[in-house]
Amino acid sequence: MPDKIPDLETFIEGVRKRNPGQDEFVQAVEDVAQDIIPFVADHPEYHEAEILRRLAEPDRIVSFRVCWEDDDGNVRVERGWRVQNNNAVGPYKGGLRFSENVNESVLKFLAFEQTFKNSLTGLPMGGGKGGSNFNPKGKSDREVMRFCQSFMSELFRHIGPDRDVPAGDIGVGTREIGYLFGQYKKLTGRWEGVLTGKASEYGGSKLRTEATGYGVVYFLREMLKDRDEGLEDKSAVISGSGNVALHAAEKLIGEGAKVLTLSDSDGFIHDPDGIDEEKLDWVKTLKIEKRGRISDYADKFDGAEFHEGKAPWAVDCDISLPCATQNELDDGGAKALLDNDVMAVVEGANMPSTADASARFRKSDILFGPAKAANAGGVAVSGLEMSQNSERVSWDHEKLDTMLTGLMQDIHDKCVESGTDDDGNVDYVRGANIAGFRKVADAMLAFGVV
Ligand code: NDP
Ligand code: 2IT
Repeated sequence: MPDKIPDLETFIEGVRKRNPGQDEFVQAVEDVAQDIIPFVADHPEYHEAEILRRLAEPDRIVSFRVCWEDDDGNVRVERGWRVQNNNAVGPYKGGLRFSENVNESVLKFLAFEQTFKNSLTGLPMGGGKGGSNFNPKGKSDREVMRFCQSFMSELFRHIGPDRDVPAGDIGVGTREIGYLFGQYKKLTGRWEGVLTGKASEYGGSKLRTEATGYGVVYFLREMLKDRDEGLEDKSAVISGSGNVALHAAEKLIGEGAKVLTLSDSDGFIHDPDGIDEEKLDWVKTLKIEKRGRISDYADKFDGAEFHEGKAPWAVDCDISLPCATQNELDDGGAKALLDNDVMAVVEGANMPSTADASARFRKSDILFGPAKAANAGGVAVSGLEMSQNSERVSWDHEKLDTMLTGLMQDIHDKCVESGTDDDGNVDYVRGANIAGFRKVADAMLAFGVV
């Protein structure tokens, strides 16, 4: 007879013991396990096959040295990784992150989370994540190019269109994907859909750049619909000013909401008049083209203020979208949002809420959209980029936007289906965890013990 199902505490104790010092990874596993352990109690076949225990052990982790030369001729040494978490439902798929904060724990949490997110999209993609502790801030284009080439000189052995398909994440955008793709092509002599987030000239999908941020707002729109609410005139607090934050802001503004804040790692700006389309275009040039600092916004626009070293959660709002990084919204932030009667918190970043903040939101009656569901639009359009590359076609913006809208509605409905209790209350976190788990678990059961 297999051992009986462990309780959450015992299970997490084991995870913590096997992954010493990897707090982010343990946090992500605990977030899923708290819903899956009770679910598995009614589905002994998953327990007997130890599905959750197997999912919390990456298939493999590749770690490698990345040497490159800076503009002054110094040899620099960084570390690169690719975490291939699970490929039960499709090739490993997930972004690459370049940031000085990257370590194995962060990439393992992201690869674990990605496995459930990709499953929720309904597209055939497994979960992976990679990156480096290389900090692209302040580096010249040539330095970034040399780093990307060196990084790909090892990574190319481990990826492929049917094996593992990386994309962007923090610090990796169209410029980096271009350098990475160029080096892959040079090393292998093959043009193939091995990366997503490519520019449209060489096989990138339309709408991929916008997809994560737009998808967050489409998900939010579905949640609000259930309460007969819309986005018109709602005030919104957004953190971050990167790919996800700026496109979430763009879509919200387009839907008639008033965006009050944006941030970066220096602090946040608050514009009580609202960030309109014109101001947002200025921010895009600042952050994407000039790679500048958000504090400049307060010098440029009257009435706006910069709050150094602070997060924006105490600003009164109807909607809050954390779109910067993990654990950026702590329990104090959650309390401040609830005290101000926030209506919805939807996660654009991966695991932006600490465990305490997440628990507080789940206990409240606000709409709380978890990252693995709400930000899945980016990887979903990556999946569509893979399909277009395989078919040698390029779909237009309108068709892709319709598909993205449908995918986000579908993910929303899966969360509601698996997350509604007997009293009709919806817990989107539980819904996303269970619906994401079930598909991967069934595929793993079909393969036996491998
Ligand atoms: P970008 O690199 O484009 O932007 C990141 C933003 O977050 C920047 O404004 C950056 O500020 C800020 N930031 C980064 N690290 C920190 C930190 N430690 N503290 C405070 N602010 C920080 O990344 P993305 O917009 O692509 O990613 C943002 C989040 O969304 C991440 O959690 C990512 O995993 C997630 N995500 C991204 C997807 C995508 O398609 N790109 C898909 C799904 C999720 P600064 O300019 O100072 O560095
Ligand atoms: O966290 C994420 O979902 C991403 N960074 C996007 C991954 C992808 O493969 O498009």
